[in-house]
Amino acid sequence: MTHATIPEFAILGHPNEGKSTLVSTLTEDDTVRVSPFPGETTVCRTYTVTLDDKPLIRFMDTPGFQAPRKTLAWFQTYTGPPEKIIEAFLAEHEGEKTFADECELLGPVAKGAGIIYVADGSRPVRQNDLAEMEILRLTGLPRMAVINCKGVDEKHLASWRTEFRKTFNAVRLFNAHNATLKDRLDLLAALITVDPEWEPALTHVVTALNNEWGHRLRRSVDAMTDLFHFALTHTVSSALGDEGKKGETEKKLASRFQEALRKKEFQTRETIRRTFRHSLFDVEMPEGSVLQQDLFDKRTFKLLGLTQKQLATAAATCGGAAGAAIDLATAGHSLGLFTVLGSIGGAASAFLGERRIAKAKVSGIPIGGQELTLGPCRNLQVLFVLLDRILLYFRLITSRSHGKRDEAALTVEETALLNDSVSRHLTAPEKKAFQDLFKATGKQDTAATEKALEEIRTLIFTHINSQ
Ligand SMILES: Nc1nc2c(ncn2[C@@H]2O[C@H](COP(=O)(O)OP(=O)(O)OP(=O)(O)O)[C@@H](O)[C@H]2O)c(=O)[nH]1
Ligand SMILES: [Mg+2]
Repeated sequence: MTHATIPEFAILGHPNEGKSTLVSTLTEDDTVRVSPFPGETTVCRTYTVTLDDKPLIRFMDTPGFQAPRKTLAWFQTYTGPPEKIIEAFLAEHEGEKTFADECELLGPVAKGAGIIYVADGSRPVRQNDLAEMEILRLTGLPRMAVINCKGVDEKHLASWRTEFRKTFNAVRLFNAHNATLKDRLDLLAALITVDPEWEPALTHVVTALNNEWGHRLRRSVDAMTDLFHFALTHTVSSALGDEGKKGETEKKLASRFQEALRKKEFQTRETIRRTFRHSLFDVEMPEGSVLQQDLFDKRTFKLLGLTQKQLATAAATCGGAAGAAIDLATAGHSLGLFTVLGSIGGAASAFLGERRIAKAKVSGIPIGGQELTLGPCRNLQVLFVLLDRILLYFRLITSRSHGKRDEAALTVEETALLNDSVSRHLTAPEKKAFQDLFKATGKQDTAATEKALEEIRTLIFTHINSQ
């Protein structure tokens, strides 16, 4: 590593051990090519972590060793100055087919990059691995070994550790598929122990990434609260030409309202996805996922939000809107909240609340006729369903490392997360913040609305920050 510049590390190892996966996870770059077939990476590529357009740290993805034993044989017979060993190897073998991959992968190391060696700890240690470790020892450069277990078998871990301790300055277990931010920061911090000279630069990187994570959480919380506010304040209007067509117009307005809320929810997800630098995520979302499910699907409302009992209690304190919410809580259960949606006139009433639709405003008299306005939404459960869905999406995004590209794992994660509905576990004061928002928006009380939003921001931040 050139100490005057930013830290640089080359990720080395045997083919198919997860080098590119590790690079992708560490740099949060899902354009890094990962493949189940060995030999995917054939040339070195540098990936830079940037913050505010400034480079912070670089990782070089490299092809795997192809001829480790022949390379080791050369290294063992080398008699020149020890610090020139890589240069000498490259000078002698550049352009030779047998050593093409070794020349390519040692290139960044020759230029001063620190070494991170990756091996799959769920398989046994082989002779080729020992040869690769010995080559790296003979370079005399500071190096860390990362055990990235692709499988669940742990019986080989002890022998990997033993071998690594002989030839590496530090050994870390790191799962490139499941690594959290904390795991990533711990790995970077551990690199300091490999070479204390890296300390100032790496400490700066760890601090900067930590701060950046806080910014991301805040950006996400703002987007979420904006969604809740929208859900409770948005209205849709349409000119009502003919009184007789009121039912039809209401139905159209209800569907326009739903569309607007779906769009807003989608935009909120996009903000979160971009904030956490995921570009491939949605492509892989599995069929049948509650996140793929329409927001207004019956199943969504069954899986998420408060229980019927909790909803009845929560709605009871919500003043004028309580009746509507309780009607929905009890009747909604037997009739099916969204069966009603299908029927003319019932559409708006089921979703927006009976009371509100009874008063569906005939407001103003614009040129050309009356105007019918629908909304805002007075269904408390919508708020909790939105909360659960967006937090579920948030957890999926933030618990998913960039190097992981397979769908099966995502489904499993999501099922596990779904057993843990957030709104059903809110404490009474936490629930109250949402009820306050509901009441304040109902009264169009701006100050009370802002106060409730601020409380919600704080509680969501605390929640996601402790995950
Ligand atoms: N289950 C699991 N699979 C992993 C993990 N890391 C990598 N893989 C899988 O292992 C395969 C190889 O991963 P790559 O990152 O492409 O491996 P590589 O070392 O860059 O391979 P080459 O470029 O061929 O040298 C891919 O199918 C990855 O999804 C892990 O931590 N867990
Ligand atoms: Mg690769």
